[in-house]
Amino acid sequence: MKRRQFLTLAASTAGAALLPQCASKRAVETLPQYFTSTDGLLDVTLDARYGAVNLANQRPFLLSYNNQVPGPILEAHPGDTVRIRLINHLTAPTNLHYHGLHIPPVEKGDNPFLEIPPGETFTYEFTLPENHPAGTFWYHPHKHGLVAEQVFGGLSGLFIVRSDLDQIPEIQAAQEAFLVLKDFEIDASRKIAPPPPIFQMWGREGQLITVNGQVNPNFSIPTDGLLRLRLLNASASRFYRLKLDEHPLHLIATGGGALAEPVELSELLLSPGERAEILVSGEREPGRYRLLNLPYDRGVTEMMNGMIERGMMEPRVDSAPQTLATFSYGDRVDPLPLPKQLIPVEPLPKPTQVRQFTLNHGIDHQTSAAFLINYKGFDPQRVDTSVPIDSIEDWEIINAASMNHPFHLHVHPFQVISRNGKSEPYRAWRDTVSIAGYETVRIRIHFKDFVGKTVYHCHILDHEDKGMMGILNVV
Ligand SMILES: [Cu+2]
Repeated sequence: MKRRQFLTLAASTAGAALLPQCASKRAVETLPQYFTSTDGLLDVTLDARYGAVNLANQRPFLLSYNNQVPGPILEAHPGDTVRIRLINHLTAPTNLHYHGLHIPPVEKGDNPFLEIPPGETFTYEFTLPENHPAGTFWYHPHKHGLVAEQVFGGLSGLFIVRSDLDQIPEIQAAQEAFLVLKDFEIDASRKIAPPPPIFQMWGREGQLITVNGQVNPNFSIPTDGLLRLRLLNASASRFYRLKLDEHPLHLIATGGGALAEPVELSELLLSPGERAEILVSGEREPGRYRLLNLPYDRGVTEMMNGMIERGMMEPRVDSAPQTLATFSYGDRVDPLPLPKQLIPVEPLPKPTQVRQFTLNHGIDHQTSAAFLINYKGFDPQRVDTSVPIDSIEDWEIINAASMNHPFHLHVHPFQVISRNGKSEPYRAWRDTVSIAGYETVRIRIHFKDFVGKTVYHCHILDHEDKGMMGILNVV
């Protein structure tokens, strides 16, 4: 869909479930392009380039797709063919990772080993399986060594798959909003400030925190109705601990798709790369309610405070709650209850193999890496883990250090079985899970449909670039 068509449609079908909705005029003006598939084909061009774009009422110089930060929202359905022409107008090689999609990891699919040189164009083409789950996925560059720089520079966008979850009557009737959470660090010359070396170890964070490229945008909750939030943490390293004033968060989907039934949360932790879908019930007094980012220690706070005290670092804004967005009540609608049932999440059978992956930092002299999995840094020539197709395995992810590491596996979704031996309170499909300092998380994976090489890694992108990644080969 072209931008103008979208704006016209958005104006004429305000509140329609299938279109992004925005409360303020400013928000509508700055919405990214929205491309949906037609007749089973999503056909899109993404132009990766460096230049001035609109962000937070400034015109900083960022990396963008189609001059927009965040990038265009892409939408497709199970069974659709997806064709994406990526034009590389950057000065460095790049590529695309389709984070969370269950598609072939080879050739023109979700291939992290591709390298598209500057000035060249590559056309991705793949088909979403007929049984692909509905969900909130995303795309971003995955060229090893450059991932943190390119994502932190602005490159990323949502990839929505609509299916059965979207046909549940209460969800179909809900208003929908997209919230891409992303931090930036912009210097006086309006350029991305290079992160201090210590932030490349911790994972780079910026102090300008945006939602859809805006500071504290407005969203509207339909009075008596439901607002569906699709949240993406598109930050390179920043975690978000989210809370909405006086409103519980009804979790309906995690990164891998729907839950069996809504789960009520008072707050939600979203690590880099993770997504969540939330229903907000418009049952409070009309007023203004803040979506807050509460302080969260991902294992670097003590080190950071120590450096600030010793005058080695400027004080940062992160230590107090920050307002990410403001929600106010809109038009009254017919009372809409929460859905009781969503999409079943079947338990996986017992595994035939258990493997252990230890996350740590140190030095791997072979690869000169500083961030390691099983004491090795990433080597593009080495297969770390071979798995037979159709097998079910438990992977124990052991964090042997004090910093959180969000563990991400491409292509093959998993269920979290336990944390430090304690069962998870509800079953969910995920592709990224945060492993806190010294924690062990057991995940269960059914490797099916696609053979080939892909990767697993830490989604603090500086850690991935510095070696915390391994190669999986499904054979
Ligand atoms: Cu990490």
